[in-house]
Amino acid sequence: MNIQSATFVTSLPRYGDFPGIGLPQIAVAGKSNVGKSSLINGLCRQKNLAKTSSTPGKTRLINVFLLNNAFHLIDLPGYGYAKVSKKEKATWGQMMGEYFSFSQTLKSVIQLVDIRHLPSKEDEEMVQFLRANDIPFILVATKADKLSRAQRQRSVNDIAHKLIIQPWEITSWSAQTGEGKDAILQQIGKALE
Ligand SMILES: Nc1nc2c(ncn2[C@@H]2O[C@H](COP(=O)(O)OP(=O)(O)O)[C@@H](O)[C@H]2O)c(=O)[nH]1
Ligand SMILES: [Mg+2]
Repeated sequence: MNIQSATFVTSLPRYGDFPGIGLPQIAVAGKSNVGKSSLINGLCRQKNLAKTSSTPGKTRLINVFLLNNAFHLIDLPGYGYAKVSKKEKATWGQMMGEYFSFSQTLKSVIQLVDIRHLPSKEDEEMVQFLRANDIPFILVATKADKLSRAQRQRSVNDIAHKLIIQPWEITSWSAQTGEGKDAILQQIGKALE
């Protein structure tokens, strides 16, 4: 599939407040700083559609984008940032819980992990949650440009093993080079069929 148009719709502290429920949705999940906003910008070919930040833990809201006037792309708040208080963690859990229980048109979650690191306990929990709830997911390993080709393959194998999926189910992606973009768009298209 191709992205012809992409616009920002809204930022929500609570998903239950979203009035645009109805269109199919694709959500983007992953820890803070893994590259969620950069992926959205890359797929939409816009520099600042989703705000990126080198300071982890910035996106505390659910950001909604409208793509091709046909589906919503949902930038979920990141997890796993060490300096977050217990209260903030609880708020994150509430937001996510509410999102997944209300989002009846969710077609797939693009789950991001950093290609340089083994998935964290929270990454594993996210994947387990998606599996347990029969939510289809697209596994993307971000920041592929930071590793050599040989290192990438090794890393992808290790990540796959940890998440109990097959290495070929992981798409390597780089926001810098655009590598992996077509493969991700193809999977989004399939999820929306
Ligand atoms: N080298 C490289 N840096 C990336 C990539 N994706 C994101 N980043 C950087 O990682 C930081 C966090 O990215 P962001 O998209 O804001 O992450 P988010 O918190 O998951 O939304 C920013 O400094 C980005 O420029 C990538 O594919 N390659
Ligand atoms: Mg972000």
